[in-house]
Amino acid sequence: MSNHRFSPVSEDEPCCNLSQKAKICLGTFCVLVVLTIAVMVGVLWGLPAPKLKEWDGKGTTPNFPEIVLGRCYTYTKVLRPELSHKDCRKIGKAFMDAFLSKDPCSSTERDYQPLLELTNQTVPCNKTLFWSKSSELAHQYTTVQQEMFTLENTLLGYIADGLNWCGDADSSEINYGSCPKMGKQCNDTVFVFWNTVSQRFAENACGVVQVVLNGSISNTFNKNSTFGRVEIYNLRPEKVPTLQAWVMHDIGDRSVACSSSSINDLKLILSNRNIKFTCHDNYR
Ligand code: JS2
Repeated sequence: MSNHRFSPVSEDEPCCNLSQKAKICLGTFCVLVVLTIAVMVGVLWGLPAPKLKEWDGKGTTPNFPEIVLGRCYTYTKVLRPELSHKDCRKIGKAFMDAFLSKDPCSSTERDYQPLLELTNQTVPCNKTLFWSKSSELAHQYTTVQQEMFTLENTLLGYIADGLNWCGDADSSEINYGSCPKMGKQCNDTVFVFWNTVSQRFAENACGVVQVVLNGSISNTFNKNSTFGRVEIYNLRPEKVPTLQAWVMHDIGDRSVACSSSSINDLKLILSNRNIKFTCHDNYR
């Protein structure tokens, strides 16, 4: 360290030995700097916020970040305290990073990988319940049978259920104004999310798994549904020997859906995948 001695500077004449001309230049330069900063701030302040792209669907759910964080704490600290080690701040950030500053129509599974890793959860064997066109009934069932899990009874399904979200490629803002209509306008970020988490939910399933289907609608088993398009193709036959279907019927509807052609399609797909299929018509 060079032997720097601090020489006493006389208070009254700090920069006395600057020539008149230099003082004027320095003064002008300082004024110019202040002016430039003022103009820049003025321009930035004045500039309207970048207009976010407009879509046909409703915008991001108001207070989305707070709801995600709140639901994460409710689930990990109250509903399933065995998951209290989960870091909800990291989970919230990973969820936002999955769609912020990105075009909602070019979303991919990869965008959600960090979030999936942080919310990984084991569902015990023989406790997985799928549903299709029967959300309400399936969730009434798991509310009573707490040991059974639909996707919405898992941490990530619980956090996201019923929410909408999207960002914008040209801004780091959340788009609260509008988002692509889910699955209608493009492979949007919410559609990709549910496909991705439904795929993981099916991949992780083990033992005898069950599905609640609606026997009072024409295509009780719909190949284009998330259950028919994603979940039955991601079940692992080496872990899942049987899929049991409960076909629920509206009051007074005595039709036998288990022998319907759509259920037969499901039976065929599963037997081609070496997964046994049982079906029960259940009249409420
Ligand atoms: C938009 C949502 C939400 O087995 C079930 C679940 O595991 C689920 O993820 O997928 C299956 C139900 O989907 P499916 O077969 O297409 O039936 P559906 O009655 O047409 O329900 C559509 C919902 C699909 C995914 N999803 N999508 N917003 O809040 C939301 N919640 C879920 N589950």
